[in-house]
Amino acid sequence: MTETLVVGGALCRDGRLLAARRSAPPELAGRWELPGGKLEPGETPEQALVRELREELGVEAEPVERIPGEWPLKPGYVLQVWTARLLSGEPRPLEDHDELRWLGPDESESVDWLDQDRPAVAEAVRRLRVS
Ligand code: 9L3
Ligand code: MG
Repeated sequence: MTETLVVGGALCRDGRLLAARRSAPPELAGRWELPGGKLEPGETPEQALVRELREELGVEAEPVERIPGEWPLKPGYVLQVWTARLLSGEPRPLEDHDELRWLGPDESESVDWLDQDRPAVAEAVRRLRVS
């Protein structure tokens, strides 16, 4: 069985990381994540991330660097994460989220992240601190 890749974006601006609260499905609603989603056929991970951030947040963004690692999700799905920067637009919760927050390094533990996102969030925050 080949695994379906889910890509997440650690969008950073002015030393803060964007967190998005899921509104669906019911078992994930209320938990916070790095926005993103599944690859569509023929897409590279970077193309999928650009599309997902456009659809979910209404912004144009650019993947910067892959955060090393790969995190299993539900059976058959695996998460990879890229840091990303905004090129244009102000993020809005257009699809699958009901709230967005820009978190500074010391606020990153203030939301209830999905378990699978936590290692990548920790690494993104570490990079914010040194940048
Ligand atoms: N997921 C986990 N962490 C993330 C993302 C973007 C997604 N940062 C999980 C939630 C869903 C699955 O991956 O179970 C597919 O995500 P989506 O297409 O519903 O966003
Ligand atoms: Mg999504």
